[in-house]
Amino acid sequence: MKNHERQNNRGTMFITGATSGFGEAIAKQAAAVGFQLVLTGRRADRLEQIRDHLGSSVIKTLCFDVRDCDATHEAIGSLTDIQIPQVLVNNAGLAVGKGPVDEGIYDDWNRMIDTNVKGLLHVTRELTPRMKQGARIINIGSVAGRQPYPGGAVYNASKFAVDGLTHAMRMDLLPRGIQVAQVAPGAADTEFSLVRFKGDAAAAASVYHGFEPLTADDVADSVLYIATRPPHVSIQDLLIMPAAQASAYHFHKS
Ligand code: NDP
Ligand code: 8X3
Repeated sequence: MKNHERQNNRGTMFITGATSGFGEAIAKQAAAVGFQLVLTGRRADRLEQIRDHLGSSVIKTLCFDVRDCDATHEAIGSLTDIQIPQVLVNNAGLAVGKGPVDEGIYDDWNRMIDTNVKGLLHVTRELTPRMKQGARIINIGSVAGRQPYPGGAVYNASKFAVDGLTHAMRMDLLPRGIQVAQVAPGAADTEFSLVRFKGDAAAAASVYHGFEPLTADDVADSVLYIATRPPHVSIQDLLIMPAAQASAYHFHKS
């Protein structure tokens, strides 16, 4: 991010999945422009590393699994009023496995739906009653939530759900003056593919062969753009793709 001036008091940004990839990059860019941060994820060691790196910008870390509604309730219930966000970034999510639906693995399906859909709902349900007029929610969707692709059925369905929820949340929260946006990225080189392919580094790397994928910073830049618009401006939807990607399944590879 180059053009945003640092301000001393941008309020609090609450980021789910801040331990790697987009969430970590969003945290770093948000700290650089003056947000105070509440950072969440399951890996406590990563949260501590990021807190050490960002110093006093991090006002709270919360280590919990968004799939667990009781743990989410307890973690968010521990926040003081100042820690309730001006900007909530619903970013935590994952794909697990890739293959046809008639060979699907129930545990993979449950992990995706429980994290990407129910996890987003748990966090939103716990935070929104305490969020104030002028706050923003930014949901991380995906091009996979715009167009399905072979082998992606349940991940696709979970991200189509994020798209639908974004629209519905925007209408529900309109009377309270809370804006709801979606950032939907195409292929980005994070830990996403390593998680999807269950630690198979060669399979993960092959996803990005022959073209230049987005970086986590590219996506964070879009999130920060939305988060720093003037109060009367609501960016509702932002689809961001690598130059070599035309749709969920059209790539130009060398
Ligand atoms: P990463 O794997 O690098 O990051 C995923 C983050 O989600 C981690 O911080 C992880 O933290 C957190 N997370 C996963 N499951 C849970 C859970 N059950 N509870 C709490 N936190 C959880 O991937 P990305 O940064 O790429 O992914 C971020 C989001 O972007 C996801 O929603 C993904 O679907 C989406 N996306 C990714 C694209 C890509 O190509 N990379 C493109 C489009 C969208 P921890 O393991 O510590 O819990
Ligand atoms: C992640 C992008 O195309 O691998 O949401 O599904 S893709």
